[in-house]
Amino acid sequence: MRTETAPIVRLEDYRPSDFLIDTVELDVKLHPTETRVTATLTMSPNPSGRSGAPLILEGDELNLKSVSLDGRVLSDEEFEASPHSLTIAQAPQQAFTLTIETEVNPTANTKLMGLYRSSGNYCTQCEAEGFRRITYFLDRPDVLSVYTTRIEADRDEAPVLLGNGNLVESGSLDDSSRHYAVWHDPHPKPSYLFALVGGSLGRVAKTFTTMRGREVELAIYVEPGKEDRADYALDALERSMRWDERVFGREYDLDVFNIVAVSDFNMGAMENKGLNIFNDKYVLASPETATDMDYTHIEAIIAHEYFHNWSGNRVTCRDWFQLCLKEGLTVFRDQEFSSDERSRPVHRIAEVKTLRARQFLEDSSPLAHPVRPNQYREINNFYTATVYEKGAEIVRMLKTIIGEEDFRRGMDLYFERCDGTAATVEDFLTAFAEVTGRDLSHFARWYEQSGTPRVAVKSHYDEAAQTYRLDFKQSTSPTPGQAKKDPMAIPVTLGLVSHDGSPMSATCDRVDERGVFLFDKAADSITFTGVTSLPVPSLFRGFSAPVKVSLDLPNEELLVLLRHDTDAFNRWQSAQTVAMRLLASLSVDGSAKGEEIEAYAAALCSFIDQDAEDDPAFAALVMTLPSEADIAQEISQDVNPDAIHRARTELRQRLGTACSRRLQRIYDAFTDSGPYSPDAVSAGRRSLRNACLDLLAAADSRAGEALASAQLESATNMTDRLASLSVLTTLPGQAREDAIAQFGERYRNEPLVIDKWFTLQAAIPEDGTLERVKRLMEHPAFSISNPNRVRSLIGSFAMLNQVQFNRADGAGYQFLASIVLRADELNPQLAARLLTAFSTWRMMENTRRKHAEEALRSIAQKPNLSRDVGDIVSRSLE
Ligand code: 0A1
Ligand code: ZN
Repeated sequence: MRTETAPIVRLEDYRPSDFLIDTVELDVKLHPTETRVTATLTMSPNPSGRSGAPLILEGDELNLKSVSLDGRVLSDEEFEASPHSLTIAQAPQQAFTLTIETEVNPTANTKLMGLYRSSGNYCTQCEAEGFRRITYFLDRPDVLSVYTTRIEADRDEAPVLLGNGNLVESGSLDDSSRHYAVWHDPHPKPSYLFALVGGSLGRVAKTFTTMRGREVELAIYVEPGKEDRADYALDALERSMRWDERVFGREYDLDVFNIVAVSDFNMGAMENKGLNIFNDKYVLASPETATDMDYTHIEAIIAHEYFHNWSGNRVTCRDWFQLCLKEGLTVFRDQEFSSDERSRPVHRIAEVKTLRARQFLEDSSPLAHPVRPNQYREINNFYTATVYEKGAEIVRMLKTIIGEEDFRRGMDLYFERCDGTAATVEDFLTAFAEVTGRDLSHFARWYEQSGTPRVAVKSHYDEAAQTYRLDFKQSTSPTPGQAKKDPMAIPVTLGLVSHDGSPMSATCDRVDERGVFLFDKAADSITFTGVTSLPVPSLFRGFSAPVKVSLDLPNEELLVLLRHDTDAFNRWQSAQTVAMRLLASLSVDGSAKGEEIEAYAAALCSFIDQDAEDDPAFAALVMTLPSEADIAQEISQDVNPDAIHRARTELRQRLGTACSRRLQRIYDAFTDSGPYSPDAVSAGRRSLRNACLDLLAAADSRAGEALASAQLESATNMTDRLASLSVLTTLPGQAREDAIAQFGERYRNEPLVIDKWFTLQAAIPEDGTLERVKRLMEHPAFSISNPNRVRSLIGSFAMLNQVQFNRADGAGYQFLASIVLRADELNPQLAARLLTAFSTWRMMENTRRKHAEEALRSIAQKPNLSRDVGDIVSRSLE
């Protein structure tokens, strides 16, 4: 469909469905190219719908075989059908049964939506609108039905047959090599949570006993031979289930919980009821193939999908505008889980880094939208950092404002009241308003207003009066469709620190007992009394709100916080702020700022000396400079990525040189001993050591090359191996090329490791990289139809390689445009996601901006763009 003709769906147009579907019986006869689906739907007019309305079911590329109403086959005159809809104008006005037969071709399904094949296995993806690619349906989340699924297949081709809910029957067909299984899910659910799997799969399993003593069989299905790589995911699942019982009082509700890993998947994973389907990248892990980061992601995504069982499945969304209701809340829940399982401050810093890199970027781009958008052309394009990550920040702010106990009471009320329903953001907020007696209407603006608020803070100390005043101002820049902005309700968690580092006991009646000041006007001031010396303010502790802050504090004062703040997040933040100031000014005017750099390096050296070993994971974060993309965002206009790259390289080098003795000492002291363990403490030690390696190599490339090569040789796990290879990729020469070649050879049969290898090479900030990427597209492991491969090679080039994607000659942009067009013919979702790499184009300097615009226009001009790509390209150009 051409972009211009894709209709806009608007929140204000929501109305309940005219019909309901109480039960769904699906009979699916799996076949590689001619899968037969018979859907028997018991339906009735919806009392809240329009009476006498026609019945219009959605389809997408469907091939209809027959339709029957109450057992009678309908003639062609009694309905109207096309691949994308089935209409019965004279639908019954009382309960009826509709039986629809369709045929689908899973092998030809390269969009990976609906029923498709991945490495020969059958699987489904129905969120958001994939069910309509299996059968005609009221494919909307507020139509909840009880499903029974009968799956039939060749036993040899698909010995394992899985569906939602519990297995009720299975067996062989008398006269053939075929067998079947019947699954029943007693919990009413929307069609987007439907799933089935058929294939040849290995299995790991264990029994879990719930808080009320129910026995649940937990199982993970993977490619045969890779079972042992699923052990960590299975353990993470068990820990997630226990945590949700303990922290949210949520118990699992079926006899089985199955997870299947597939190698072709558009996203991370999917929370289908009782049958989660995962991108195998987020299930499979062994020390030889996965990094510490992979283990962390696996744990988080396993938890995320499991937590959806309550936040998303038991309570689902009324319509897709409410997507953040399940996603923001579930991200919040998985973040809390990871924080409890690991180090809370370290995890918080990682969350904020991601939020800034992805969501702040989106919020300042042409693709900015509210956490609850009020219109869309293609819902697939709204699975965004804004809906997910900013959505989670809103839940966190709510908790900060009302406190832990009321938050839990509100969650309990929400789950209890909305269980079995399709809810809205209003339902969610009402639960908290009720338990606290607060008016949350101002707070609700966070869901409606897009853009990242900027908060400017000025401080005034009156020595004579011993008072300290903080003046706050907030503003938000215009975003698409929202020219004027209102003030937001911003929780500021804060404290005062004295110059010698001790916390100050000054008081302010605007700050509650948890240290929270609610800043909800365009400008406001608060005054502390009993302030006996000039304090350093520690603001937005724990990153208490998703805002950009500008502070009038000099670098020396910020560096006091690095040493002394009790809030670990702000210790890290203060060092980052200083580094960012230096990097931005080095990038913009190249000015040396010698003394400031020295002061920063000295502070970091003494931090390394005194604190690094106490919390290695935290230290590694402090020692890592803001990324080139972060710096570009900070500069935000007339960006020259080459200048940014030079500035960051220079600061890394100065830092590495200033601290080299200490870095070497830690590098030597933190050698890994004993068998690999992915736990947070061991991972923290590795991250500190590898951060040291990176700075040592920046200071002295020869010594760095020797260290990195030695580490690559002796590494006993993928984290250390990849970190050393990554350092080597920054040092041009034969050693690098040999190391790259050897690594590629060693892991040529491990697609998930080859992905890392693609990523490292795509990120090399040198002129030859584009040619290298093109060459790698010819590598036998690369496939334009596999999303993981495409994202690792091409996505990484576009998103991670600032200098080469944004080449001044425009070749990077042209390349991406050509790949987007190619990918669009196979998999529009994948193509549209790649295309979002252009979202920074307007902040580039003039020459690059022109090239980027040309590339975007070349895409926009193409006939027959998918709705996904058409939507992103037109919004990018608006
Ligand atoms: N609900 C899933 C994300 C998801 C969305 C769309 C998909 O279609 C390709 C797949 C997965 C989650 O939040 O994990
Ligand atoms: Zn989710």
